Formats: sequence, structure tokens, C-alpha cells
Amino acid sequence: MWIPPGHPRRESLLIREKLVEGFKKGLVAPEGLIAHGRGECFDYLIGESTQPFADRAMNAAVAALLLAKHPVISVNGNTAALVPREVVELAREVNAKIEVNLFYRTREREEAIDKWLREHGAVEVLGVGEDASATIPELFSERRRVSPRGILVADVVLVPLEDGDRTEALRKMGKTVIAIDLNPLSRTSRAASITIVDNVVRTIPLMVEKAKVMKKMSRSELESVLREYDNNKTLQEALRHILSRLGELSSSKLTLF
Ligand code: PTJ
Repeated sequence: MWIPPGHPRRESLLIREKLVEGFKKGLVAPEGLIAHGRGECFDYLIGESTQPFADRAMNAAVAALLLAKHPVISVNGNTAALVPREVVELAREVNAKIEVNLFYRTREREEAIDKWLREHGAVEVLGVGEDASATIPELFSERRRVSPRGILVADVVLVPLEDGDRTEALRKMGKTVIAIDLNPLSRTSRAASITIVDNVVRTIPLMVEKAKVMKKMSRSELESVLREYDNNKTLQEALRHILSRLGELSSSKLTLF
């Protein structure tokens, strides 16, 4: 669909178009379109820009990925549709594996996402077909099916747009879980080790840039970035940011005319 260049909501409409295209290509689940709407609402409240609490969480996330022995980036339908090239770039920069992991798992979607990621430069994509032969204990959704070479043995897993159950299950397995979730109140956000409260379309490209710089840091410098990070504080800051924005807005003139 053509969106006028001067449209005040152009960026947001273009993101929607990517998801709709992704849905038509068989990458995105219909429920993914609804999930995006919830994300948009929180993005609106946050101000549709990367806030300092998200930036700090990204630093910790990149440090964790660079320090990891077996880092894995978990990819679902929405992430594949929105930032395929950037996911591949990030995986390259931090030397992580890419694994497809779907809540609404079907063979067709697995394969469509695999093909799409390869078209965007991925050399290897785990978690497709027979490769998803391992199981995450105590998890009953389709997300339990993982690759024995990927998420099963990972020490750090990046999970953009997640549902809380798997984050909790992965934490119970002793893994560091990095979530990207616009909703600071979600179970995922609260269960993750590091939560980036920001839009995946802004987060992944920024993480690529940070990884390029941070991979020159020593292990002890990266460890100190990670040590100083406090996820509870991040979530509190995100909520306080939303509250203060609403406070300011509620005492200003809101009508356009
Ligand atoms: O592709 P599948 O089959 O794995 O399914 C993916 C969805 C997203 C449908 C599935 O994981 C799901 O139902 O997720 P939830 O429980 O709706 O949670 C998604 C979370 O992501 C919500 O908290 C949203 O606020 C958030 N979110 C939505 N869009 C974005 C986002 N966070 C960051 N960036 C976004 N663009």
C-alpha cells in the first residue's frame, strides 16, 4: 500500500505494512498482527523512541551475548518480518546461532522463515523441521521444541517478542534470557534477566552498532557492564517514564484545534 511521504504516522504505518506483507508470505501468524497492536500501544506511551533505560539494557544485552559461550537469537514470525537482515547481522557480530522458535508452530511457517532468513544472508538456521528435536522441560506450548545444537545448549538466549512461559522455563534451566518487549509489565519482561523495553525495529539495529564497538572491549570491561545492570531498576524506570509522560500530557493542551 502506498503511504504518503508526509503522513504524520508514516513510520508506524510502514511497520504495519511489513507485518501484513510478512503475514501474506506466511511468516507472521494472524495472532502476530494482534500482538503488534499491543506493542504499538506501549510504544505510543513510551514516545516511540529509544529511552535511556532501554539503551542501558542493550549495553548489558550485547555484553552478555559477547561473553556467552553459546549465544542464540530466537526468531519468531514478527521478528523475521520486521528485521530479518538486522538479525542476521547481529548474529554475525556476536557470533550467535539463529534459531526459529514459534508459538504457533507449523512446518510451513518454519520453512518460510528459514527461507526468508537465508534470503537475508543467514547461512545456518536452527530449529526447522527435524532439527527442533529437543524439548524444554515444564513447557507445554509449541515453544518447547528446540534445537539440541541451539537453544537447548545455549547459555544466553535473545528472545524478541516472547510469551512469558518460555522465558521462565529458560531461566529455570539456568540460562541468561534477554527479552525485547515494549510492555514492561508483561511476564516476559519480569521473568527475563535483561529486558529491553523498546521496539524490536529500533533495538536490533542499535544492538548491531553496539556490538561492533563493544566487541573491542576486554572481557573484564564487558563483565563490569553486565555486573552493573539491574533489571528491576530498568522496569521501574520504564514505568516511571510512562507515568511522567502521561503526567505531563495530562496537564497540557491536548486538542489540535
Ligand atoms: O510467531 P509466533 O508463532 O512465535 O507468535 C508470535 C507472537 C508475538 C504472536 C506470540 O509470541 C505472542 O502471542 O506473543 P504475546 O504474548 O502477544 O507477546 C508479545 C509481546 O511483544 C507483547 O508484550 C507486546 O507488547 C510485545 N511487542 C509487540 N510488538 C513489538 C513488541 N515488543 C517489541 N517490539 C515490537 N515491535
